[in-house]
Amino acid sequence: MHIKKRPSWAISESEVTPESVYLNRRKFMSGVAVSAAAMAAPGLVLASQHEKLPALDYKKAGKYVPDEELTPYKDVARYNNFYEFGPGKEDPSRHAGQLVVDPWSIDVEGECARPGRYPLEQLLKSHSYQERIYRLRCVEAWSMVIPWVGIPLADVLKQLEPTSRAKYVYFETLERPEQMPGQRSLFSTIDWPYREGLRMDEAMNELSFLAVGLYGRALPNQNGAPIRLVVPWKYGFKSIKSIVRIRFMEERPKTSWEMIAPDEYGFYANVNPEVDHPRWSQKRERRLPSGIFSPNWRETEKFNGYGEQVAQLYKGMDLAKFY
Ligand SMILES: Nc1nc2c(c(=O)[nH]1)N[C@H]1C(S)=C(S)[C@@H](COP(=O)(O)O)O[C@H]1N2
Ligand SMILES: [Mo]
Repeated sequence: MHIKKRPSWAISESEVTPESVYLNRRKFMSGVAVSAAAMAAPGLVLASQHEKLPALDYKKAGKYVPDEELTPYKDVARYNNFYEFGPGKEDPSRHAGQLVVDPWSIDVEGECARPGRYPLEQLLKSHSYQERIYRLRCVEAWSMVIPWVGIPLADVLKQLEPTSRAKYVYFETLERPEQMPGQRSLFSTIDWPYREGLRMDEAMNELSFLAVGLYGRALPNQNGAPIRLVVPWKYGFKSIKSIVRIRFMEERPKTSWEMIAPDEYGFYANVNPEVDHPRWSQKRERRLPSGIFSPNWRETEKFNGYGEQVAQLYKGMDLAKFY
């Protein structure tokens, strides 16, 4: 594992422009005059990308709908963390198009009655899709409101029949350096593949969700196609993208950001304005779209506003210790 003192994702956008983005912008703007159309291009490119993605059939969100504006598609699909495609916020939308997401299969392992390699269609076929409009709160103190399409994680896990020894469930992202330039980088902080996990009762909670789409269509690759986790009461890094492995475990698994900096990123990673990150406050967040002149700050809520559904999972636990 490569260790850097300061994980690159911890540096806020306002502090630095990732060098690659900066250099690309320079190249883009040099020579020719930059027309208004060219400046608008990323938004147009994303809109046409969205139209080309397969439309999904789903039941409209009826529950957990926050009384807040949705983050526009062009921000959801352009401002991303997906280190497999690079550390910059726009690296994923620029590079993830090359990822081949069909066919896709998921290996199911460990403490369950139905292990095996499942083609994605087979894993999903007995479930109907629903919409869930959730807040996503990144540990870097920005947030979005996203209309996901998918199925409750519990429904998929139950069908795999975990045994009584399964206390945790562990997930891995695809490792395919030929199509994931961030995995070829010598400067990566992450020991691939990207790993995440939940306690079994967290995984079975009604809010835990497997998303296959957003804004009514299949997931854009940069958002974790073809299937990713969404755990809305935890910091965004728990919501692992492009999942290829599910393992039921008796012991708590090692997870990527905890492996990199255990004093900064815990296994639980519940959104909590009362427990600051060692290097910055978690009391507030920038709701995207956010600019220098309208940062759109708002107060961060405990459990990201989902305490009613999840607070009982942590009864009697010191959340400053189990961060
Ligand atoms: N495999 C993988 N999953 C990942 C990440 C990543 O770098 N690799 N980044 C995480 C982080 S830090 C966040 S905030 C969310 C961002 O999801 P979004 O880009 O769809 O908004 O994805 C999470 N899932
Ligand atoms: Mo994040």
